[in-house]
Amino acid sequence: MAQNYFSRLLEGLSRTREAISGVFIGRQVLDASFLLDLEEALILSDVGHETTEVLINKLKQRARPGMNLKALVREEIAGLLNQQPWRIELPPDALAVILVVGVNGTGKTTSAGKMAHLFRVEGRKPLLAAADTFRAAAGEQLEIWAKRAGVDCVRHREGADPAAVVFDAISAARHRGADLVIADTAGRLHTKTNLMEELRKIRRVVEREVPGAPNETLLVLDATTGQNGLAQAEVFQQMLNITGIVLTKMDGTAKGGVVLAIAHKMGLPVKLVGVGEKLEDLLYFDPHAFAESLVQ
Ligand SMILES: Nc1nc2c(ncn2[C@@H]2O[C@H](COP(=O)(O)OP(=O)(O)O)[C@@H](O)[C@H]2O)c(=O)[nH]1
Ligand SMILES: [Mg+2]
Repeated sequence: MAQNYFSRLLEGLSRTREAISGVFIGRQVLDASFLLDLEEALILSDVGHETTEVLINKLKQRARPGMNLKALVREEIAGLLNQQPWRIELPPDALAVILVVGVNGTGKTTSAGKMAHLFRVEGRKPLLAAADTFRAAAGEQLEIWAKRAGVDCVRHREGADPAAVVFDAISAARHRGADLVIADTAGRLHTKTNLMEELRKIRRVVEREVPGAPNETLLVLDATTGQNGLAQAEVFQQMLNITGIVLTKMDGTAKGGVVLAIAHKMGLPVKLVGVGEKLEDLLYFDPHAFAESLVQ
């Protein structure tokens, strides 16, 4: 794991880490008092009661004299997170499509822009699709990100059909030799059309136009809302076959433990984490690096 990646993850998770790592200070034995303190810290960082209980029970079972406490806790945290496919795997030589969905203000547009940068640095040729046509400002905001990331952006007028935007973005990608369409979508709508219906329509267009796509349907959740994000995840997961989570605003919260609840309770892998407002502030998720960052 690159040092730069790890130090940025460490920094991004600093508030959650402070909440959890404090428990280990001066502790060598996994006794009842340690477990009680750890339990409290996990709950406070929004790991959630159920998932906390599972973790604590596993630790109790595995406790042996002379064990390295930090290593044990890291292992169990990574073990919980490892059970889902947390890697984003896109076909290397074909057009891929990523749909970015979620409620308003969670960080969809920002994350779509950062993703364009992340994948471009890796050698792909992304194109952004402004399928949030609810407000003109949303398209403008995405265009600004596209400029920053050095990628093209396809945008229609305010109120246009988002599925048509995505259709056009796919043809534009084919014409311009782009190999990844990242579609930003709305968190609410002008019309009475159900948001989920709208998103499913976009999905159908993608399925029809690009074999095997969408390759990822990523739900953006705001980490600062902690456990509330789980309710949002449930709604989107039921309607849309979510393949992973982008957890944003990890830099401003001690509630980063919600990653564990999302993975364990929802069976959804976190795939990317937002750790700031700049172009480079989106990092791949890695269970081992995450566990190590939390327990220092
Ligand atoms: N600190 C921080 N702010 C973020 C992050 N991601 C998004 N934001 C901010 O969250 C706000 C809402 O983001 P936006 O992308 O417009 O959300 P959308 O409504 O879901 O498209 C903006 O002010 C972003 O700068 C992050 O990872 N860290
Ligand atoms: Mg937006």
